[in-house]
Amino acid sequence: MAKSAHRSARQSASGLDQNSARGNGGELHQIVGSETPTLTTALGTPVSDDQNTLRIGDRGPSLIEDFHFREKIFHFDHERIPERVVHARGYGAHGYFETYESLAKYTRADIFQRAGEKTPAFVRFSTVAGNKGSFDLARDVRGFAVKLYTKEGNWDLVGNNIPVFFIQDAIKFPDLIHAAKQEPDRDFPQAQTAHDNFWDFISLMPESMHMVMWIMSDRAIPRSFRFMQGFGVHTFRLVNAKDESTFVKFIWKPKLGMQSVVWNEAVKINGADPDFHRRDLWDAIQSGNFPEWELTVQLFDQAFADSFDFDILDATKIIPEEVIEPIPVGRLVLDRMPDNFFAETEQVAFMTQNVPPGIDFSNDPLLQGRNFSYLDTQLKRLGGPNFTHIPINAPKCPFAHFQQDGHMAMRNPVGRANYEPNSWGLGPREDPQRGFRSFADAEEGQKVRLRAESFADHYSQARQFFNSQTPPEQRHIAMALTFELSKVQAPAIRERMVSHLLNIDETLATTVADKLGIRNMPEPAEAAVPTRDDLPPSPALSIIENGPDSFKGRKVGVLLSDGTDTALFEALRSAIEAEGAVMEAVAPKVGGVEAADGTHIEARHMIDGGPSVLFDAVVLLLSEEGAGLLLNEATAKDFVSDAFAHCKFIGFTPGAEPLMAKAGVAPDADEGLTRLDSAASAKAFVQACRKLRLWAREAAVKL
Ligand code: HDE
Repeated sequence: MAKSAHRSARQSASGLDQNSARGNGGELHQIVGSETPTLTTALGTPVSDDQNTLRIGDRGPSLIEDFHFREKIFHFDHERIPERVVHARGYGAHGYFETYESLAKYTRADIFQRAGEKTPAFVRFSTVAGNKGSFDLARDVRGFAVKLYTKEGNWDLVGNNIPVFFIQDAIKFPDLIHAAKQEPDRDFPQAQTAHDNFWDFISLMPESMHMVMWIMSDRAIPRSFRFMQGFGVHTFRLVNAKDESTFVKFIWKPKLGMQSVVWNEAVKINGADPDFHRRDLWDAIQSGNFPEWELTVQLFDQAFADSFDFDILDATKIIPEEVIEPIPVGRLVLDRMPDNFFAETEQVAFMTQNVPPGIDFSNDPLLQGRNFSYLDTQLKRLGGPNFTHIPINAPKCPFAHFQQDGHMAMRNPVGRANYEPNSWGLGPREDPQRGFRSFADAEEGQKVRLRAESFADHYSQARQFFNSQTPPEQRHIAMALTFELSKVQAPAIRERMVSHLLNIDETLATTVADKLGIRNMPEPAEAAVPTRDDLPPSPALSIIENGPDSFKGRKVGVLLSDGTDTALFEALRSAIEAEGAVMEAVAPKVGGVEAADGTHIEARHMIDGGPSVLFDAVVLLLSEEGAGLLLNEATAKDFVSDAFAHCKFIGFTPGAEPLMAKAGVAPDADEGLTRLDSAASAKAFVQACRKLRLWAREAAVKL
């Protein structure tokens, strides 16, 4: 009896075979075949029974002698490591960086010496405040950390999708993060800044106002990792073979253009698919649509630094692209998902101090502090000093040193010499020519704890950012501030924030104050230096003004019913695919629908699981009868009304009109609605989608 139970359990438990387990969703194989490897313990002892613990009789006590059981449970008990204290939730991918032209004039970094050179890369995107299991569409900064395995050591460009930071000095980082994350007594709210502690700290920290404009903008709710920019934030140095230095700021620009969602949509995406950004990256890479970014550099010298309006060491400031044009120097392509999330994405250790010869730091006090923090945090997180032995962190170039021993040492150094110099003629020696040399900047001064006067202007660039946004984007900033501050219970904190906004833009301040119901407008916050209003708007700062004018890489959700028109469905599919976009069918049942001509069309989602917030545009490809059956379905009505409210382009068949009426959407409400009756109309619809959103509708739907 016990024996046969054991056998059937073995068969079903084996589940996926090795190939399908590796192949990310290949065919299912239920049978244990002759190729199936034998299960062993960690030390290679073959296991005879993985279904039952060793016990006395079939109903007796378990035996401590069962080393297989003990080893299995022990290892399981230790599976977790501490999550990152910030940027805990992240998602990574492998790829490569390709250098366009030699930059030898500016840097001796090996990665920039040869045109066409390809350097392996690993990138991890992340949110900052939420825990590892939080949702993807939090309003938050996104980490954009790039590890480049160059021939002269790993270069980690640990950036964000926002080019400025909240604070000017690293010593404030623990305070900032404590204030942003869950409040310590109650351990909520999760993954959101909409709470008293965050805005209390921020409103006491005027230097954060420029960053506040960015995080309240649509940049903080990106549609996809694939559609966001990345920034090194700090000023770094490039150093050439003659030891001459050029200042540099690094900017990654997505080839597919920028795109964000709207807040109402973000909230719903978090419910519908908390892994929205992960799934998006996974789907794109698995289907061969490899996302790409161009690395651009803003280069400048000391003379520019001395004459620029702001201090180039101040990480709360940008250098507008209109002032120094970013020059493309290479492209980053992500073309492979990790084999294993934990081994690679979780164990990857980014460190700002990982720079190869030819790239160097500036005195930015934030960067200097980071250079301490990242090594320290990896020690805690990964448990010992040998985390560079983990494959994802190990360099891919030759390396040789005398570091030894420690927890989990993975290499077997051979020979007698473990020091240098030695008389055995063994082991590596330093190389003054090839080796990393810090730029020999002349420094002198008193030992002080002082913030430079040149860091004192906290509002001018915040104002410039706001003035550079299109009207819909400005409206979103006002709405985001209103939403966040409405969650703040202490009126004094709300008012303090409004007093800062008065220094940025009076209309913004009064709009927010009005929407919060603040009756007596506070005085503007005291500014250390007068706020400038002569900084010209920088169009490069707007997402909408820098849209892709293509629908490539985007996704259309097509709502189907029985009786749908197969020819139109196919016409739509080819128009969407010709654009480089993706179509997914949504239907009342996931099994699919029977089209008018009897064809069976498979669905990817059931309506409840495929709301329109998951798509960039939608089509209602319904027969009249099919639409009739959906009239009282809340999810079907939401599908339509949400798509409309989120300013999406909507294609529809005449049969869909009763459902649209129920959802409060008039078929001729605006030019974002396209009636579909032919292949030509399907094409026209896809062309209209290139604008991504019909922002003109926003005034009517009041997002
Ligand atoms: Fe980080 N940051 N940070 N940060 N940061 C970490 O390192 C820190 C800052 C950024 O995907 C931690 O490995 C300090 C700016 C990214 O693994 C930690 C300061 C920027 C990631 C740390 C900053 C970043 C981190 C936590 C103030 C944009 C995720 C886990 C001086 C340029 C990397 C870890 C990944 C992670 C410290 C500010 C980007 C604690 C002290 C500015 C993308 O070391």
